Amino acid sequence: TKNVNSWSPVHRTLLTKQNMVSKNIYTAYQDYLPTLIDNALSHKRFERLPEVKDRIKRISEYNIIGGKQLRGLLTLFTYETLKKPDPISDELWEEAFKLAWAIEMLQAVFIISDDVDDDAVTRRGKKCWHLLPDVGLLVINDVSLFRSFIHEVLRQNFGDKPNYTQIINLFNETIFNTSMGQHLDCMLKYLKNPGDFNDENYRKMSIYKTSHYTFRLPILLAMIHSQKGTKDSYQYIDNICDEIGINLQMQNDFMDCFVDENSMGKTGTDIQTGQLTWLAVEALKRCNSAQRKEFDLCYGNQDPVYVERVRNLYKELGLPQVYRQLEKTRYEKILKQINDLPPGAVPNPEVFLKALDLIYNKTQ
Ligand code: DMA
Ligand code: MG
Ligand code: MG
Ligand code: MG
Repeated sequence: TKNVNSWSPVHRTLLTKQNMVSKNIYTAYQDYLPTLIDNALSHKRFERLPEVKDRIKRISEYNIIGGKQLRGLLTLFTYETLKKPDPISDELWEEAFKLAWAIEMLQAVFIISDDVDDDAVTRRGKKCWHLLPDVGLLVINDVSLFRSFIHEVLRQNFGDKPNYTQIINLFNETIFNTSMGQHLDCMLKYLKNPGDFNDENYRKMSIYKTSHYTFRLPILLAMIHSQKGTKDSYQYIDNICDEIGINLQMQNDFMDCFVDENSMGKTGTDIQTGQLTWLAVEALKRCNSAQRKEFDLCYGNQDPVYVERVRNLYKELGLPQVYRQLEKTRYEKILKQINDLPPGAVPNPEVFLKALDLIYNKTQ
């Protein structure tokens, strides 16, 4: 009954390239998603709700697959690293797959609502979910429905396990943090208060909206599942994940402006919507008064002519070069932070190195 092909042809090549897990594990993990969703939907509670089942299935098929799967794969990679040198049984791998897919489901929830917030049009080469003819404002309930479905999947699969409370608490905490980050993001848009465009707000927003669910959640979930590491490690993990997340958000901002939409699978929206981005913060530090006038005139405008003018201003200010340099400096600084961890501070420092490398130098 599991037709893997209906899930997307593109995604298979992406992950093995990243070399996160062995090919066998990768394939088993990919094939497991339809099974996980179908099993959850075959629960008695959906028996009289075929419409709801159809909707959840469609949300899954449309919104989970087609991305880099960075978060799910990082969960598996961390899990395997933590378990070494112990062998991992099929059952334990299967549980890891469930957790990894639950994170990818959460990513689906966040991008569906993020695309509403950001007035986006395309995502992963397709129309955004809220723009489909039978979605529109129903997106609000779809987000609520699918978010609850993640909890249903976790309850069905981990409800009787001793680590269930820990898993749920971590998911809830992460969802709350990310939503707070998304709120900051929406409140800090340009012209509400131009003084908001500074390093401190950028850091805070990026940590909440990106670092927590992208790096902290996968790593901590893998720790919980492998029963390795203690709460003493959390502070170290938080600090490093925060910084790696900022790198990812900087890169995401850079690409929104400077990488063509075909290779991105999405159209840039940051300049159009007046987003607080790394580029905008750096530009404001460097503008002379004429350039500042140009920025004020053009930023936050949908007109492609104005968007291009902001892009030209960024180039004129040398931001692409500044980005390359800062990306390198920050990479080296975080590398040092990882290497300077006290022995035994975290059970798996190599995981941070992997995460750091995964997102390094990906924009050219
Ligand atoms: C990313 O912000 C944060 C979340 C929680 C999705 P973004 O709007 O810059 O992401 P993207 O560039 O993928 O739309
Ligand atoms: Mg967005
Ligand atoms: Mg956004
Ligand atoms: Mg972005």
